[in-house]
Amino acid sequence: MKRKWWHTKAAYQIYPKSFADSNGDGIGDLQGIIGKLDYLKELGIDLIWISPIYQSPFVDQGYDISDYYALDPAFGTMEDMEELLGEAKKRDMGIIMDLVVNHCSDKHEWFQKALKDPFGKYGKYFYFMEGKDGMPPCNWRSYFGGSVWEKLPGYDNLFYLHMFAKEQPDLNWENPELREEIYRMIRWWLEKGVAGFRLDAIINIKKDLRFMDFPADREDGMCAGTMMLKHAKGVHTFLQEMKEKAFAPYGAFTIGELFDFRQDEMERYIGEEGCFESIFDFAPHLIGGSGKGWYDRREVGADDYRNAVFGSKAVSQEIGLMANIIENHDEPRGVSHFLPQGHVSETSKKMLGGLMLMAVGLPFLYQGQEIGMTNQTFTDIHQVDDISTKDEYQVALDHGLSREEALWAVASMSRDNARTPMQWSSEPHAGFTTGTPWMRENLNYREINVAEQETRADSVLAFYREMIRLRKSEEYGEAIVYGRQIPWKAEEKELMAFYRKGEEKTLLVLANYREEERKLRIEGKIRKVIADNTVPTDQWGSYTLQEDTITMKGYQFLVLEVGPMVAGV
Ligand code: TEU
Ligand code: CA
Repeated sequence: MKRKWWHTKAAYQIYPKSFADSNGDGIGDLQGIIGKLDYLKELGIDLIWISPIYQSPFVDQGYDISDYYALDPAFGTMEDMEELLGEAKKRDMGIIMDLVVNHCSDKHEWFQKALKDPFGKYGKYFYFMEGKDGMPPCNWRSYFGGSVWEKLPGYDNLFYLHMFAKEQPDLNWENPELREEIYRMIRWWLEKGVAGFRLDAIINIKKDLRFMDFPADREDGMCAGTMMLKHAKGVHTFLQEMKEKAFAPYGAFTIGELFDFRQDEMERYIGEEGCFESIFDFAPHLIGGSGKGWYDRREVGADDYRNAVFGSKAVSQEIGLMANIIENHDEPRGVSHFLPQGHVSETSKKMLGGLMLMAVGLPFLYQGQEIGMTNQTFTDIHQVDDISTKDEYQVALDHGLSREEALWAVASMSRDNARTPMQWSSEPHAGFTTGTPWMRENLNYREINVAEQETRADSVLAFYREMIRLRKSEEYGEAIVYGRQIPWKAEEKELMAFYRKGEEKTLLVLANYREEERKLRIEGKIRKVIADNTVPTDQWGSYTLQEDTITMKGYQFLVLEVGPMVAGV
C-alpha cells in the first residue's frame, strides 16, 4: 500500500446542530465549533468532518440542500466559515465538508425551475418520467418509505425520482451539464480551503436506467430501492471523472459513504487508482439487519462483531485504509448497540473504543463517543424528530405491532440516539446551550460529560486521548497504522484478539468481550502492557506481564507489545 499523509491521522465527525451552541438559540453553530477546536486538538484530532451546514429546509436535517454555495443562517455566516478554516489551519487541522449530490432539496433553484418547465433545461437535471396510466413508472421503495416516484404538481402522469424523501429529488448524473455544475461547486469549496469531502449516499448516483419492476419484498408491493443498485453499472465512470475534474487537482481527502457495493470492487474504490481516498467500514453496522424493517432486527453479539471486523479487514487491508467507526449520525450509539444491555460500563466502553482504534484503519470518532455517550430514552413517538424513525415506526405498526411494541422496536435503532446535544458539562442542558436545545438532551449528562471526565486519568475520555497518542507515537505508530492485522484465536467465543505486525514492533490486542473472567495463554517473550482499560492511563507502559497464563477481567482490553518470534506471525 502506498503511504499517504492522512494514514497516520485521527478524524472526528461533528453533527453541527448538536455540537456546541454559541448564541443561545438552541442550535449548534460554527462559532460553537471554533470554541471547541482546542478540545479536539487535545484529543488528537486532525480531520474534522462536519455534517451538512449548507442552506436547507431541514426535512432530513440538512441532507436536503437548497443552495450549495450558501450556509444555513442557523450555523452562521460565510465569515464564520472562513474563520473556522483559518483557526483549524492554525492548529494543523483540516475541515471536511459533507457532499450531498445524489439529490438536492425540492426548494433548490434547479428543482423549482424544473417544476415550472419540466421539458426545459432544468428538467434534465432530474429524473422526470412518464408513469403507467397515473401509476409510478416502477415499484421501487424509497429509503424513507413509500414509492421513489412522486407526481409533478399539475401533471397526471409525470413523476420525479427520489431515492430518499420526496423533498430530496435525485439529481440526474447522466446529464454532463449537471455533473459540471457539481464539479464547479466542489472546486469552489476547495478554493476556500476545505481539506476534502465525505460523499453522501454516493453509490446511488448511478441508476439502473431501465427503471423496471423487481419482485416485491413487502406487503406494499414494492421492492427496496437498493435492488436497483445491484443492476446499475458504471458508477466508477462518474466517480473517476469527479476525482479528475474536482478532487485530484487539489489533493483533496475524500471518504465515501457507501453501502451495497461489491466487495470484489474494493480496489476500484480505495486502491491506488481508486475513486476515493477511503470509505467507511460499515460491516459491524450491517449485522442483524433485515429487509423487513428495524422491528425485525436481530441483536449483535460479541462474535458477530469480531467476525464482521475480521471479514472486512481481510478484504481491504492489502488494498487501502478504510475508516473505522462505532457510530455516526445515522446509527445508534456504539456502546448501546455493540455491548449487551446491562454490561455497559466505562470499562466495556473503553474496550469497544480500543478495538476500533487498534483495528487497521483510519479512526473516525463521532462526537460524544470519546466520553461514552449512550442512546436516548424515548417514551413517546412524538419525541422523535428523525424522518427515518417515523417511517420505521409506521412499518412496525403496519406489520401488526402495538404502539408500545413499535416504539420499543425502533427506539434502539433511531437516528436521534446519536443526535442529542453533546454533553459538555453538568450545567443545564449539558452545557450545550444557554437557551432551549432544539433536541432534548440525554438526561445522563449529569454523570456523562466532558468536564467531569477531564478530571480523571481513568475516564473514557482519557482512554481515547491516550489511545490516539499511541497511534501517533514514534514507538508504536508504525505498527498501529501499517501493521498487518492477523486474527488470533478467532474460534474462541466472546474473545476478540489480533496481532498488529509492524516492521519492528508486534502488538497483541486482546479483548475479553464478556462479563466473566478468562484465562489466556500468551505466546512470545516480551509482554509490555502498553494499554489496559482497567488501570488509569498514566500507568500504561510501566509494567510487563511475567506469567504465560494471564487472567483477564470482564471486558478487559489489553494491548501488549510482544516479541517478534510468536508462532505464525
Ligand atoms: O445516508 C445514506 C443511507 O444509506 C441512509 O439511508 C441510511 O441507510 C439510513 O440513514 C439509515 O436510517 C446518508 C446520510 O448519512 C443520512 O443522514 C441521510 O439521511 C441520507 O444520506 C440522505 O442524504
Ligand atoms: Ca446557535
